[in-house]
Amino acid sequence: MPQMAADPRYITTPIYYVNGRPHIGHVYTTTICDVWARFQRLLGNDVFFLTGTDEHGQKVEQSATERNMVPQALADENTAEFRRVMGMFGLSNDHFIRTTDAGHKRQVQAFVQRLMDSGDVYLGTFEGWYDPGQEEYYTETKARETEYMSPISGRPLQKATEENYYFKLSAYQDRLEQLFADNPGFVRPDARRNEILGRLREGLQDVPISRTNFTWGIPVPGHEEHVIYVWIDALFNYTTALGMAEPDSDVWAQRQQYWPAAYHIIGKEILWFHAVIWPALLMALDAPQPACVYAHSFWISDGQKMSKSLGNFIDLDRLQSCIDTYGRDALRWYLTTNGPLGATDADFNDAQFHETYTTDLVNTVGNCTSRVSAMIAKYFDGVLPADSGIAVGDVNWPELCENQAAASIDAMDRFDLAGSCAAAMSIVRSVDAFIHDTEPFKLAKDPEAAEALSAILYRCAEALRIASSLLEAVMPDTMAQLHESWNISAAVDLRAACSWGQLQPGQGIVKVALFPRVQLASSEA
Ligand code: ME8
Repeated sequence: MPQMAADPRYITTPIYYVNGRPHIGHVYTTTICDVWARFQRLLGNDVFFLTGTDEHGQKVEQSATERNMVPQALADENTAEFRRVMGMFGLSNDHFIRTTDAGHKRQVQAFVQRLMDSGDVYLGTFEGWYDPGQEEYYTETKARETEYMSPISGRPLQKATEENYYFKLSAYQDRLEQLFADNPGFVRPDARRNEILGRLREGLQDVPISRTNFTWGIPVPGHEEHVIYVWIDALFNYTTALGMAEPDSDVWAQRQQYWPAAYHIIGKEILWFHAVIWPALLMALDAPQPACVYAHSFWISDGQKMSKSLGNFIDLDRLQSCIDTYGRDALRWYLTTNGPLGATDADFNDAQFHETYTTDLVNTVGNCTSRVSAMIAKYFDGVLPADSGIAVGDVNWPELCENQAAASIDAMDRFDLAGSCAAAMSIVRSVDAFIHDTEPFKLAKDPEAAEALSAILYRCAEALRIASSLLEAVMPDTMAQLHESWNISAAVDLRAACSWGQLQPGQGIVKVALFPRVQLASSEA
């Protein structure tokens, strides 16, 4: 077969505000992107996975003033914390962008200049309502709906009248509607797409994209008293990281193939910016649209929304303690398979974490790999026996693995991470059922059943190898441990790795114990 060029696939997280501390939400979005990115790399695709920090704006300026710091120092301190998080969770981002990077600032100015030149950005007078907590502007109609209070913090909105640069969002109403009509998967899940379609029908107004009441931001080119609105500055990160505004740069030469993005993964609260403002900006710049903006729902904490006032954030200390007890892969597994990718929020609680760990990882993946390798150790001195092809049981293993691998790969492509994991797990569960039905531990006592015993254990080990390749992206550490013990070479191409018959009879299989049983710490009785 001719060598296919690696398919470029670009995935992004939101860039996180440096005036808050990292918590489960940030870890979640970045982890699910990591799982997808690793999986795509295993498939042989050329992946670019971007995350980073959003460092400008009034809130950062204020927090810095409160701490007697210059904003840049505060941003440096907090971005370092976000980078530390990447290390803690084994995240494999290809680049970490900061909106204070010189290249980003230069390119945002270049983009805004282009928009000014084309008339998409113009000077006008803004009258409306400002939510300082969100750094967001509301129209009179919207503000009235919430009784002039912030829908997020409940604090009063501020009446704002000022001269600002505006983006001609209203000019893009028809094209945005067309974009949504032509690409039903542009915003997912469907519930979120419908929300946006509803708001679009209310009609679009031009949006202010500059501020004059603070200085911590990127100046509007040629009009330094205006600072570019932090959201516009932030959205551009997805393209400045690739060097798009500097077509002669080395960065663009190396990264241009990644645009348009396959996925912008975000939380539901920032969908409007990504599903409406961002596509309109791209239209104004004649740039292609991303394939999908996926807005997940929220983690809540023991049944309640996480908030500063309740002090119930699932913070890094709590996540670290999960890792200390259960291991990093266990946390990745829980976030990936129980997370709020759909339209409803997901509750993070210790009992459910423990239950998921025990059921999926201890009793299924851990138990099955340990049983199979223990039987190979006991009956075949740790050497993989051959499969003569003798009929045992009624499973067509090559077909079962092929179907589940295809299902797992398809699900991952659609960003159905839990579905992808479920297909891999169904291979493991089939191995369990096969052992239960064929009872190799009984056959081991019968010398005449030696051929059947060999065939069963070969098939179990081979099926587990395939399952482990599909699980590698979500649990890289543990699967690497399994691969080392079973002499499985790293998959270069996941599809090829999922074809049957690659374990070689005669190769060593070392007994493994991947997921130790953990006692649930008794809750405060
Ligand atoms: O909004 N559950 O940054 P941010 C799940 N800088 N995910 C959550 C979450 C929760 N409870 N809370 C937060 C910003 N997140 C802007 C983005 S992008 C151009 C600019 C995740 O630090 C989720 O991905 O407030 C959400 O969108 C993001 O953190 C917000 O991070």
